[in-house]
Formats: sequence, C-alpha cells, structure tokens
Amino acid sequence: MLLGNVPEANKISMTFTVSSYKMLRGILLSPTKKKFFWSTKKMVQEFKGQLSAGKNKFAIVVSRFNEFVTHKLLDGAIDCLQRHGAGEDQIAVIWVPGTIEITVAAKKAAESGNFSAVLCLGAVIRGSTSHYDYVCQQISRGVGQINYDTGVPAIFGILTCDTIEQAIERAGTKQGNAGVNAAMAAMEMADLLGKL
Ligand code: INI
Repeated sequence: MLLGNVPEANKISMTFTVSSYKMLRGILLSPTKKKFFWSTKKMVQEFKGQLSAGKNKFAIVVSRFNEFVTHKLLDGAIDCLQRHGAGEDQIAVIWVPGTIEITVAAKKAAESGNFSAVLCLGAVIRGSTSHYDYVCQQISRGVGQINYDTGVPAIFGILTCDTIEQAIERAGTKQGNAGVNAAMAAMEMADLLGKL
C-alpha cells in the first residue's frame, strides 16, 4: 500500500490517494486507487471573512492633523479597497480636524446604516507635553465603543508614534502602510458580519 499526494502534515484537512498493488505469479498488476478525505474539523462550523470589497460600502474617517502622514494612510486604504473590487461609489471619505474628532464622525457614519465598516485613520505623534497620552486614550476608547454600540466594525487605523520617523515608516515606507491594513481588516470584517 502506498500513499500518494499527501500534503503537509499540519493541515486541518487533506485528500489523499491509497494505491493497492497486487502480485500475480510474480507480476505486479496495475494498482487499484481509492481517494480519501480526512479532516479534524468535521463537527465545527467555521466563519471567515473574504478579502474582497463585494457590495459593501466603506466610510473612511481621516484626521487632517499630521496630514502629511494621514494622507498616505488614506491613499493606501483607498488603493487597497479599489484593488479588491470597490468602486468609487462604495467609498466615502470624511475629513475631521484631529484624531480626537474621529470618534464622533465615525459613530455617526456607523449609525447611518449606509456603511458596512468604518475606517478610522489618524496619526498621533508624541510631543513634549502629555497631550499625546490624552489623544491616544480618547481615540482607543472611542473606536472600541463604536464597535460595541453600533455593531458596525470600526477599524483602528491610528498611528501612535514616539517620533515622526516612526509614523513615516508606517505610512507607506519601511513598515508598510497602516491604511492598507485598516482596509483589509474592514473588508474582512464587513464580509464576515454579513455571514453571521
Ligand atoms: N491630533 C492628532 O491627530 N495627532 C496628534 O499628534 C495630536 N497632538 O499630538 O496634539 C492631535 N491633537 C489634536 C486633537 O486631535 C484635537 O484635534 C484637538 O485637541 C481639538 O479637539
């Protein structure tokens, strides 16, 4: 008996072929092949969101504060949504003065019923005072609360950085683009919630 087409051992399920060989007076007869499906997850129902815009609509709430960074996040988010099938009519961009103001606009967008997900994009960069800490505290609580209050996924695409360099690295250079990550999370969550 020989096993053929057995994929990597750590897979949750696999299909494999078992070939049985018989000998007749020293001659090897052609093998009988049987296909089997094996899975560890027979009883588990699984839900997964697809990385596709589908017919979902997305609101992007973006802060003008540190606009040289947030504009890059916005470009990344729009590009990612469009590459995954979103048309212009599926994306709305909402500008607010600073990260603190993102919450109220994002909540209104989420409550409107017009959007399947709301992306919150901002850049908070530490200065010489404690202002940074208050802004970070407010926005993380605020975005979390929108999720609980509205049931619409509100995506945390806010950079919280010690230096301008760190922010630039996360806005389309060395460390990727947080706007792209936010767009991917938004598509996945919008699709997932549509299935639950
Ligand atoms: N807003 C930001 O988006 N990023 C910052 O780094 C920032 N800092 O550090 O001050 C910031 N402050 C403005 C704040 O978001 C409000 O717009 C302002 O306090 C008015 O409510």
